[in-house]
Amino acid sequence: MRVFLFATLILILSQAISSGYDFGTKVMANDIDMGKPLFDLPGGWTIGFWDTTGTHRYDQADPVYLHQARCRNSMIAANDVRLNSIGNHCPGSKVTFEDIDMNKPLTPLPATINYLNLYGSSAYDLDDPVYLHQYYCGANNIDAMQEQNADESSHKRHDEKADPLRIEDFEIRLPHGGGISVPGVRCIEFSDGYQLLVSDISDIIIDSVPSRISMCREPKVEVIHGIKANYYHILGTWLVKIAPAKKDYQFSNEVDRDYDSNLAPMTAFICTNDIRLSRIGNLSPGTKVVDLDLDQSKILAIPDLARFLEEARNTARIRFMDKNGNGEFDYPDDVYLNYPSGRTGDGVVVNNVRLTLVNASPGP
Ligand SMILES: [Ca+2]
Ligand SMILES: [Ca+2]
Ligand SMILES: [Ca+2]
Repeated sequence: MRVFLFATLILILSQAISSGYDFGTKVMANDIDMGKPLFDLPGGWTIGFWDTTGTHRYDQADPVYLHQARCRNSMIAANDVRLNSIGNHCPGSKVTFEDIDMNKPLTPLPATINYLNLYGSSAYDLDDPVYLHQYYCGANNIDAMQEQNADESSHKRHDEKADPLRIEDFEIRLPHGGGISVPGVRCIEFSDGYQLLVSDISDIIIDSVPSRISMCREPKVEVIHGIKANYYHILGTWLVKIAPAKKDYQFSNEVDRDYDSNLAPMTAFICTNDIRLSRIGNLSPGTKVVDLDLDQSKILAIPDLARFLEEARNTARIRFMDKNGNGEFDYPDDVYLNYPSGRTGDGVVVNNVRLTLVNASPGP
């Protein structure tokens, strides 16, 4: 009994000493960081991933970072915030000079932060979980729905659906031999096995599988969408066409502008490898959504709480608490999703999400 009491005392003491708030917890009215001032990061933030799998696309094993945009965009920098775990580094930890991921290449991941409306009103409530969502995953859904819509009702957007592809626009390219992995070069594969080298390595490939295009006359054409270009291929041939991406796929914040307003609320589905930024049930903040998870394919609420796009950046709601009071963002400082609120001069309010481990030691 005495041993039990002693162990309990140790536990209570250690909790008191290490008291703080975990990554992905939401601020409650009585929390000690409530009301503390928050600051904008000059230059804002971007989201990127380290392609640890070498696939040139974002996968489950690739760690994701909240990156200071003023730093060189292509490298993970000191004090960038990990949004999921890598090795023994937890979600919400900051990169330091000694860490394995320091100065590693960072690939931009266009993303938004959205909530899943599970509780209360349709507004953002305390129990509604929050996600980092891959922007172009939603855009794909819009596109697919738009295609479907056009199929079902031919009266709408018919001229846009009219096939812009002409066979004379295609050119012959020898298929990539495969087998040899060339650094800095990526290869996309169509369903007939034809492999095409993508010469613009800065393009981000959106589609994991090619989609079939219906042309008025045969032959069968597939397309793989990138952000910068669409890659068309006539199956069973060596014919390809590389066309600049449609405006929908550019870094536009008006993806749904031209679409039915009743389609617009359907535009953001939780996708595989989206990241939970707060807890939902027994699924922890900092975990990625994988197949068969209860939240996969649920519809996220829009508008976004924050956006991380190449242009039209609106990351003002990611703000930091200057714990050491030196007027700049550095290692001791904490990061918040400052929604609600998020205006200059505002502080931490209830329902803000902590994006770093927040130490409960007295701050400013
Ligand atoms: Ca990868
Ligand atoms: Ca709600
Ligand atoms: Ca500071």
